[in-house]
Amino acid sequence: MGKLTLGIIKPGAIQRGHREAIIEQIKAAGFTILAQKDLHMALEQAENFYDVHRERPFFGELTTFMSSGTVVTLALEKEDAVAAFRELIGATDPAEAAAGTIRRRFGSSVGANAIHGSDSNANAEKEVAFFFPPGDIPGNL
Ligand code: FUP
Repeated sequence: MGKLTLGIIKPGAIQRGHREAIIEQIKAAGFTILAQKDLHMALEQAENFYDVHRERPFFGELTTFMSSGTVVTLALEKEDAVAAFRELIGATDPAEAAAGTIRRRFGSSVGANAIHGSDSNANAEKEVAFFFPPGDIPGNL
């Protein structure tokens, strides 16, 4: 089981002032923050990050939104990190996410759903490497 996953607190959640509450919830769930970075992605960087969705109808809206303001990227460590984090953030649509999950608490729509979480160990490795050089992640990569 992989110990690493990537989280991204999305622009809408940052703009609505939920950054600290989200980080607190992640820590309270037992994740260690190995590395953390604020950034404002260029549209092209967001397009590269979401490359697997390039042909989907929501690709333009999603990448415009993700490059619309500051995000916080988080390299997170926990036993079985990918599954544990997906459980903590909840379903993609905040309206369908379980009570108490980050997306239910802080998301406002399917696109502006407060937070991203890697969906597999292979993608977690790729996504952490997308934002963090190997030297930023103690004991990994
Ligand atoms: P998730 O893995 O839960 O983030 O969900 P997906 O991989 O299905 O979706 C990736 C991103 O596209 C999410 F931020 C939500 C967004 N999305 C839309 O904006 N519209 C859709 O119809 C589906 C997904």
